[in-house]
Amino acid sequence: MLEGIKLVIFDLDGVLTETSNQHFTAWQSMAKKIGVTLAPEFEEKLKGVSRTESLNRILELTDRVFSDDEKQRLQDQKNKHYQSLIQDFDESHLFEGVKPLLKLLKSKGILLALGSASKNGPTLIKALGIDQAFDYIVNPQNLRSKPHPDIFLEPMLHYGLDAKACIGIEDADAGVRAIKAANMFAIGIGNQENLPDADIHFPNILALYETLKSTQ
Ligand code: B16
Ligand code: MG
Repeated sequence: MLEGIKLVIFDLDGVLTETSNQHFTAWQSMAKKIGVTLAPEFEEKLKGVSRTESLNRILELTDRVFSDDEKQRLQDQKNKHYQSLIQDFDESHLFEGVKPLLKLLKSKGILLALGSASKNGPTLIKALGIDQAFDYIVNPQNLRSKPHPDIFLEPMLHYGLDAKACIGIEDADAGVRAIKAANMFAIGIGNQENLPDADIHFPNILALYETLKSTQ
């Protein structure tokens, strides 16, 4: 799987650690304040989706109209709550297998990039103690959201690589579609049903690491 690979781009939430629950809890309490109830199934719809786009999807559930200022305030409120929910995050919150996987890839001279939609990404990987392992961290600020390929294309273009030399790892359907739109090999953390477009599936990062280790 790693033959000819020079760059691996990691998604964050759902791949390196689990923050989806915290994102969703914060969205649910924000939504409640504007009279919207978010059903548990809605969590899946927000995975890998940017903050602004997530808010837009929630606002589609109400007839109320919000000004740009109000929308900004709602996003800020959600983000503050989310940050409070992840303030205790440390190395123990990393998924099993992440550290050895990063080490294995590095030992092969492969570049590592973080391709997360989250503006909290840099702070979070620092708290998780893995920031030093990454050669490149994508700033999602002015890029189109997944499933557009931008977040995956940026590190590839930065290093002047061909898409065939890059792998993307994702747990969300929007993310897998972004990787495929960038013409890269997509590793899906999940199953065929959730991630129909992924080239290969693993139930978790540990399973991916063990497969790579045994085939080297
Ligand atoms: P923030 P990923 C995504 O992370 C989350 O899955 C998604 O729920 C969240 O809205 C998005 O980051 C933006 O996060 O509000 O922190 O900028 O999966 O792309 O790592
Ligand atoms: Mg994700």
